[in-house]
Amino acid sequence: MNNIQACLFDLDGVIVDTAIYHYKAWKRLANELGFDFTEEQNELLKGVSRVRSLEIILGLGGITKTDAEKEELATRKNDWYVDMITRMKPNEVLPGAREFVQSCRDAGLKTALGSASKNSMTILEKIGMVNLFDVIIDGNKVTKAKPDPEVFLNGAKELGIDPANCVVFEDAIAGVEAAINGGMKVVGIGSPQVLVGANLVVKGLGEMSVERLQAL
Ligand code: B16
Ligand code: MG
Repeated sequence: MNNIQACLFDLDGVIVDTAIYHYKAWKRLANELGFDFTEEQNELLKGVSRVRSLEIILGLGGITKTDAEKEELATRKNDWYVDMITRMKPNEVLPGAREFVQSCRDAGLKTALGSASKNSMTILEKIGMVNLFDVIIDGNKVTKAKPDPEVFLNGAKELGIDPANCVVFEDAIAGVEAAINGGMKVVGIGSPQVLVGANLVVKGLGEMSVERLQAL
C-alpha cells in the first residue's frame, strides 16, 4: 500500500475541456494569417504553453514572425479566448471531476492545481472550483514548461507534501512525463497507448475513487 497524501490536478483536459475554445481562437488567427488550422492539428497544442503553441501554428503555416509580432499575435488570440472562457458555466466541468476533487478533500488529502494556463484563475472562478484547491500553481507561477516537473514540484512544496506521496492527474503526455520526472505517481486521463508510463489510465475523473488511489 502506498502513502498518497496529496492530489495534483492539471486543468485543461482533466477538470474542464477548454480545448475547443483554444481551437476556435487559434483557427481564427490562422485564418486571418491566410491559412487553415484543423482540429487534428489542435491536438499538437495540448498542454503546450501559449508562446510555443503560436510557434507550432506559424510553423504549420510556413510563416516567420519577429518576437514583437509574435507577442501581438499571442495577445490577439488570448483576447478572443478570454472572451469565450469568461462565459463558461459551472456545468462545463467534466463528468465526475468536481465530485472526485471533493471526495479527496473529504478523505483528508490535500489538493492542488498544476496547469500551464495563465488563465487558470478565470476558469476556476467561472466553474466555481477555486475553493476546492489548497494551492493553485498556474502558468503565471512557472518558468519551465512540462515535461519539466517545476509546476508539480512547486505544488507539492507549497502543500508541504513529499513528491513521493503525491499523485498527479494529467491528460497530456508531457504532463505525465513531468509527474514522473518529479518522482510522483501519475494517473493518465485518456488513452493508455498515448499516456505511456502512467501508473493507471482512465477515461475521466468520473472513473476515479479515493479507494483506487491506494492501488497505485
Ligand atoms: P493559456 P493545461 C494548457 O492547460 C492547455 O492544455 C494548452 O492548450 C494551452 O496552450 C496552455 O494551457 C496555455 O494556456 O494560453 O491560457 O495560458 O492542460 O496545462 O491545464
Ligand atoms: Mg491538460
